[in-house]
Amino acid sequence: NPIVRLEDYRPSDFLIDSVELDVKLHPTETRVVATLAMRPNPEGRSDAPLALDGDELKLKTVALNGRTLADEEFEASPQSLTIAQAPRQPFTLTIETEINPTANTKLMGLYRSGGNYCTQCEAEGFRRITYFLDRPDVLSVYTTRIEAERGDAPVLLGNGNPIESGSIEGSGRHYAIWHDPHPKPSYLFALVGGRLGRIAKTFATMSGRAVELAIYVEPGKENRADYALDALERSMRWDERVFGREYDLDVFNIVAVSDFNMGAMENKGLNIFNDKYVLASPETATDMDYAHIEAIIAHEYFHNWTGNRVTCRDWFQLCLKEGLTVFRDQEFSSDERSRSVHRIAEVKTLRARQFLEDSGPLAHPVRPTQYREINNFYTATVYEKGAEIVRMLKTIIGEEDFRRGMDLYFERCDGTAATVEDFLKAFADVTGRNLSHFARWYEQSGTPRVKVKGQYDSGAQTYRLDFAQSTPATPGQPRKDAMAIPVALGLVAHDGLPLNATCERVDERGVFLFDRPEDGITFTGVTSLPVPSLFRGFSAPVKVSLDLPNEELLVLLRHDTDAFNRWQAAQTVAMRLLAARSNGADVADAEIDAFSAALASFMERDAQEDPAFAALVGTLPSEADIAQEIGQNVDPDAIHRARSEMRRRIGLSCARHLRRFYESMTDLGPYSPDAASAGRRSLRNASLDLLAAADPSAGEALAVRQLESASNMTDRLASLSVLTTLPGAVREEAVARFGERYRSEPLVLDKWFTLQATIPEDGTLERVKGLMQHPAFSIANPNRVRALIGSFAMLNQVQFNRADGAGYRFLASIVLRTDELNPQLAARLLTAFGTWRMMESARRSHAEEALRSIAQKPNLSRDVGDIVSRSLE
Ligand code: B3K
Ligand code: ZN
Repeated sequence: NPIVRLEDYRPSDFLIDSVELDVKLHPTETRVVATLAMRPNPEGRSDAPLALDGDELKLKTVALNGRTLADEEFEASPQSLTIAQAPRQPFTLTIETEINPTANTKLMGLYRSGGNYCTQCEAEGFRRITYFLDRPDVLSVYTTRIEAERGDAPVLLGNGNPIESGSIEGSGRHYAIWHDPHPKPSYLFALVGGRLGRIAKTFATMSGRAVELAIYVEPGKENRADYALDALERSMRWDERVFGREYDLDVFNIVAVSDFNMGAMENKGLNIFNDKYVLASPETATDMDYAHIEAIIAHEYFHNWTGNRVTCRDWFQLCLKEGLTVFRDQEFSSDERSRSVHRIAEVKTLRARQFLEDSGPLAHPVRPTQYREINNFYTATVYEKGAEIVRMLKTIIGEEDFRRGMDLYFERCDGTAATVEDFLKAFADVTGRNLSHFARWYEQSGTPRVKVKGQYDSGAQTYRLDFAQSTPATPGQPRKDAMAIPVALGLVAHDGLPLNATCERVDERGVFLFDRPEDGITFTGVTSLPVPSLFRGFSAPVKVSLDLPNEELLVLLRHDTDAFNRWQAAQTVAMRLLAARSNGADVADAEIDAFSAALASFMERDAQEDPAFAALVGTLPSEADIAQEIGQNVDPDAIHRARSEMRRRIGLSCARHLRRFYESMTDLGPYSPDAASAGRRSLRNASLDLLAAADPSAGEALAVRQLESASNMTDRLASLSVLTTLPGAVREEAVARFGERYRSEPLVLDKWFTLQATIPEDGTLERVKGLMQHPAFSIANPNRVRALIGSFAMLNQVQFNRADGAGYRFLASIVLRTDELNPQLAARLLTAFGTWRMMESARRSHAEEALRSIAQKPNLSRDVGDIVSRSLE
């Protein structure tokens, strides 16, 4: 498989100014006629052949300027169409292809979901619809005519604005024509045809234009889209207010489908969503589901400017739209909810997914320099670390200059396919700063480590902080340079009173830019021994180590003004205890009890003001987090034992507080998904979990009662989740009843699959295999596969990493099976092996064997072939 390299980029030899598509939908023989207005690109080569991309296409005819070409005038295969002697002036190319949407199990291009027709074109799916210059720097104006049996597909949707529709006399067929005036790359093309219910409302933009917003869902589920529509409206308002960005078409449509490879897709004016991120009702969705829906609706909407109006020159620039858009959706959620709670959640995800990726065989720069399969680069690194880079930029230059830079970026790059350099240049130009060192964040992979030493001189009343940084080697990058790391910091006095210390290296926003291998700064006017609060708000995606005794860290938990660092202090102490216990070190119970007592008192203090924060403070690092901290020769069973034991001790010593939270944090009215109500539920359910860890039989009784009386899915699922930690007949019966109750609710059954797949007991693998026979399970549906098998592999540390290797062998067999249907899904599952090298040796060799069994298989997809070979390198 050829490797595509950033350094080989060159502009397209031809351009396509406009595209007229005529699509006659048919379950197995859809006909597509594409009429392309083309011309040679003045920036391309003047002698180049015209080579169009295809994928599994059946060519019917091809005509140049209206004349059908004879066989010897072109070369065609399912994968390409080449015309050696293309005209050197503007010309029209007309191509007719036939495709089979029913046979399309890859869910790329045009396919069927639940009897409807839909498309997914990013990254390279448009070439599965027609031959094209399927690359993001070829921008065209599209007009799409869609025709179908009216009975099969009463709803016909395309990009842009609807301009015409009607019946075709005497045939039972009808058509709709859509026109999108904004030039766009092919990956933003979409069409939908089907039987769909609809909800809608009108939105008036900041300049007073009326936009019709609509969400299309499976008929009968319309009221479950209300929250998504509300989130869309709030997103549009927010982007106007915070970034000055207005929507630019007469309609904005969202369609929910049940077979989808990822979360959603930002097609121009026609977003297509995994229904999991649209449909919600108190009875079927949890607080977390609501939060995800809000974030993803916002994310796809925000792409209208960061991604669509300004798109990417090539796929290496993916972070230009994804990192930036994640940053924007994070800011939106923070403004709509609690900023500090949201920041903690973002960092938890970043560490769990991106730090993990960055320390394993699949580590790559935020802007990769090469790929074999681009779909494998829609990663936590490109998305989440990409967002952190934008956040650091804002931290370094400040809020106002950040907004001015964004405005300049939009002004300069609107309507173009841009690069990371274009983005940074806008900020360099508004601030007059040289950002070339900062740009290294896009190029260098791996998580930097920052070691800090503090020294107090009571005589001189100074406090000195010495910083050293290093980044471990990653695949393809043996040697690393120092990064430009913004350290937001402050000093905290032991008694919590303000310290009027100053340091000239710290700017007016409290940020020290640490951009060399080593550096030191000195604060003056430090009247008492301080505790340094470093990387406030997680100001840089680095791992920090600072030799502070636990008692001093707990000063931060008590007194820091930065909520993130208060939480971080509790996590750091917990992690020290957990890692030590997992490694078999002697940690006195008294030490754990002292920590528990501190936790309880702080949860108590925060519970009234911010219960969601209190719940986070009381949640221990996950087993996966502990494994990552240990980093080598990991024994997941030891980690599981250490963590369970610590939960038990915390539950015991905090029981009084936990019971009080459990009793007082009840719903104040009917269910509402807002952050304040969700926070109360999260503290209540976190308390239940710890109480059950301390006293299983009392916990079981509480959980059963809650399961029966719950008025919403959040509380119901939380209680079932607690029950899954308590083996026995009560659990089995509760699980069975839940499955029965929701047997016709696939999205709820997904949660049920996940809960069972994550039971940390030896019988779980057999249970998962058994559930694959459940009538609701389907190996062809990505949501089902991810809920059952993905969760087993990614979330069940002890059972996926079974000492006998059975978990690895199982996943390998599923990867091979799904690869035949849906390579993207298979490749995603396979990334669960990203941690294999950090396991102890017996597990490591089982995992390696399982990986080799995949690698040996002939005819692997490019997606799986790429991941498996990098995992073994
Ligand atoms: N841009 C899409 C992701 C496409 C993934 C292609 N394999 C959704 C998003 O990030 O908004
Ligand atoms: Zn995105």
